[in-house]
Amino acid sequence: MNNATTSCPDGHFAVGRRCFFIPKDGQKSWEDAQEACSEYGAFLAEPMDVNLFRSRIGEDSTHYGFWLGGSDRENEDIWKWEKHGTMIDQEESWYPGEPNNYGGAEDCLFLVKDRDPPLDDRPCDHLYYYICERT
Ligand SMILES: [Ca+2]
Ligand SMILES: [Ca+2]
Repeated sequence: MNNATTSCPDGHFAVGRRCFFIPKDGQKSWEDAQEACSEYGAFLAEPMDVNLFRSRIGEDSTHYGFWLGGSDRENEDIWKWEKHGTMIDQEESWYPGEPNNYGGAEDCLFLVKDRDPPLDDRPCDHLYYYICERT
């Protein structure tokens, strides 16, 4: 394959060779979002280049932000992707001052679409829209 970009099924957007989609079934907690993606034969998005990923969501959605598939639930301040393990090279993707573990209760990875850089930690039981990634 010579193209840097994969072609994705309808309703998906591509980042590099990976395909992502935004389910239209409302807002969910982080764990419920993981489960919903899995029911779609996918997983909660784990983009390698979060800043590029943010730019691709673009006009596809007017939502404020989305759950992504990372958390520090196991060890505070150790951020891991649920599927791909330790989050590496994401230091440039956090919004200034984040992750702040606000109130001692923010362990799940959230992307604020209109912030650059976009990552924030949020309480896992809050309800937000989410983005799934095709396996
Ligand atoms: Ca935390
Ligand atoms: Ca935070």
